[in-house]
Amino acid sequence: MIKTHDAPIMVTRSFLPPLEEYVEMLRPIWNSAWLTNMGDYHEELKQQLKTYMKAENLELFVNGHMALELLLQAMELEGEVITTPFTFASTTHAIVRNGLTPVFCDINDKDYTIDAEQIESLITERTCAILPVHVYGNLCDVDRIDDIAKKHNLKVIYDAAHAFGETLDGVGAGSFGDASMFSFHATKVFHSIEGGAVTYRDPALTDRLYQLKNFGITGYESVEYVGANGKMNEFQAAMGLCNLRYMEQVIEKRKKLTERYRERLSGVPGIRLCEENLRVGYNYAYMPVVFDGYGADRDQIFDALKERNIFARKYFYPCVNSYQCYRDQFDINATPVAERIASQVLTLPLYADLEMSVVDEVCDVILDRRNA
Ligand code: T4K
Repeated sequence: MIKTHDAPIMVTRSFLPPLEEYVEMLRPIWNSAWLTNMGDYHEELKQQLKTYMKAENLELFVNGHMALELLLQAMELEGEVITTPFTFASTTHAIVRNGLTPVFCDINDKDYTIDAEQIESLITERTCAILPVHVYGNLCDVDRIDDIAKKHNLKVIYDAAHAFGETLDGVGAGSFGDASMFSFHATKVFHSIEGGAVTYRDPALTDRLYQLKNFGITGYESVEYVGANGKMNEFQAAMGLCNLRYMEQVIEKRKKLTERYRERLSGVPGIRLCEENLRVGYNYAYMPVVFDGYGADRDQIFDALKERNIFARKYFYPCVNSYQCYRDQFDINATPVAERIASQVLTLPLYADLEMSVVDEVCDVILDRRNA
């Protein structure tokens, strides 16, 4: 087989705007010497993102994790939060670091989001919120989750780290539940180097989120809350503004690459791809593939790709409820689907500048193992 690339191929590669464009954006920062603490670019990015993401209320943060942690603090939650173990460390850590107790609900077998049908059985008198994840950009069953939350008077906070710019029936992904957190990390479809945002329904949260990301300061001589430093700086905001100009192209390229993966891998016995929801406008954030009864297992495919200098990732293995830091606190047998998918899933390389020939090479390596 012919190798089509020299440098290692990683699961993703940050999109970067033309260097001159970013440098040009830096000039006003040099002129004003205003580097952080909610400067002009911060405000401009906030306004542009509100439009792009079809979000009524939006606050920017230094990264997605701080956004989620401070959002939970702003909502003054207490007790148990029903969430998914099939996610990145951040989701659960944000719950725990707020003194809340995560209660893990299993995921469904089709798109790996929380199994909404199992949520009600986990509700107790201590439950205060549901915190599902739009994992890989697959939007959760927001209608069903909304019904459950209304019936039991619970808050709903979405970890929408992967769902930048997505829509459901044309409605922005950040419009569901009480609030959503988005990540703008370098590895994301849209990024501001590091960065994040919260979109939310209740305008009363505006001041609280702003204050909490600025140490809880409420005036020149008053500090009312135990806040943190969660502010996005001007260099991050400038990168966000540059990148936003290219989003349509970036998503279109990702779409074409995803379509090629799907064309080559769908219908292959033992390989499962996420079910597509026709109501969703996707951003093509990740390309997860599940190996279930295939000729080779997930780890063998991972190794075969690695031999070709291609580094897929086992997002999200292991499940959060089996991390060392949470050992013996949770029964992992209570979330069997998450356990199984975590052991079978591989996310394949996907980013705007990925060559189509590499997608073909990845598929060739996988399909070669069909009868391994
Ligand atoms: N909730 C969910 C569901 C999340 O997935 C995340 C983050 C969060 C919350 C928290 O949001 P943030 O606080 O991060 O905004 C990466 C990202 O660091 C992390 O943002 C992301 N999820 C997670 C799924 O992936 P790692 O540890 O896998 O990253 P790393 O350094 O191995 O990078 C992966 C690949 O990306 C590299 O092999 C090459 C490429 N890369 C990486 C960096 C850092 C670049 O091309 N450029 C870069 O600058 O966590």
